[in-house]
Amino acid sequence: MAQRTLARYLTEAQHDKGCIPANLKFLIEVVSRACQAISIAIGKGGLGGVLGEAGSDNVQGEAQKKLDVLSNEMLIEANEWGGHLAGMASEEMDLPHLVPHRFPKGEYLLTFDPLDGSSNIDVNVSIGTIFSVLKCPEGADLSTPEAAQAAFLHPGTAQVAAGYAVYGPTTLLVLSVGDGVAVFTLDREQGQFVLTQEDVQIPADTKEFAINMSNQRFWEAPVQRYVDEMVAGKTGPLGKDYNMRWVASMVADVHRIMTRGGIFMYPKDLRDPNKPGKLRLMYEANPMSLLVEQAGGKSFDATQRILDIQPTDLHQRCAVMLGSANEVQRVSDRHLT
Ligand code: AHM
Ligand code: MG
Repeated sequence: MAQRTLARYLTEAQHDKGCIPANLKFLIEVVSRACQAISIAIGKGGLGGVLGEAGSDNVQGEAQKKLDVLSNEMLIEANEWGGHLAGMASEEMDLPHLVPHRFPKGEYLLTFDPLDGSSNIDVNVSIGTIFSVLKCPEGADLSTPEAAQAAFLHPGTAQVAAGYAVYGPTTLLVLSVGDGVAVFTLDREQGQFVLTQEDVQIPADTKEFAINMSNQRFWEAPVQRYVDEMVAGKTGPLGKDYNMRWVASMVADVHRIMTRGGIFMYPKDLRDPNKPGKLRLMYEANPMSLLVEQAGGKSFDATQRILDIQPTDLHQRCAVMLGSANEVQRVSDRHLT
């Protein structure tokens, strides 16, 4: 049987199911090609001179790696000319990048974390790209990057597509256009993504958790209690032994959950009252939450569904607890009792 490439999958979604318009199909293909190019750059590692620090800070005050900057540029260059976008926003840019006047403008907005898991780049551990697609509101003020920020501030429920690429032993693209979750594997010889799994389902129960335990003393009481219960294992209140995994690349941790279940948490902590969690809503938590929900899992900040959060800032942070439905519900319940 012929391989179902990403292009074919999207064409079928367009014609048979009517769930994606032509411009959205084009947008996803362009993003996937940028991810292929990023994958090639990452693969060159030290030979390509892409490792190490860029020598600059991003808007969050975090030191940028060369690959953070390079991946950001690759996504912008790939996406700005095709006429499918009105603007882009990224973890690595303070303000949105508007489509230059010389190019046609489209109806979509793209947000991305161009290189997630930056601390893992130089140690050759899985990293990724996360992206989210929104419709640009009619009549939005796109006259300046400052004014354009408002056009992006929609809750995650408004996303029309979301996905991530994970650059691991294989490069995968995990995608939802609101009709389940599909996984594509990069065929490096053919230079294209090929469908390798459809209708991904996250098991409702799990014995695996992912959290940065070194922050334990800063967590709020409900998370402390829940993690204590898991660590207590079979003889504790949950009556089963848990295993812990923490890659420190959200893409890799979420992909493990997509593959075999689990719960991932980056809770709010008391280190800095101005930072409700570490992860960013618009280009980390929202796209991952859409994917997790589309795969039958749950995604809460603590008690609230992440996809329902009304953003007020492009770079706002939120607590994240996502994955196997029963376990996410359990930690959420700990916040109410
Ligand atoms: P980044 O987008 O700058 O790479 O930061 C986000 C990353 C996530 O991928 C990961 O879950 C988390 O930060 C790791 O945090 P920690 O350094 O506390 O382990
Ligand atoms: Mg990130």
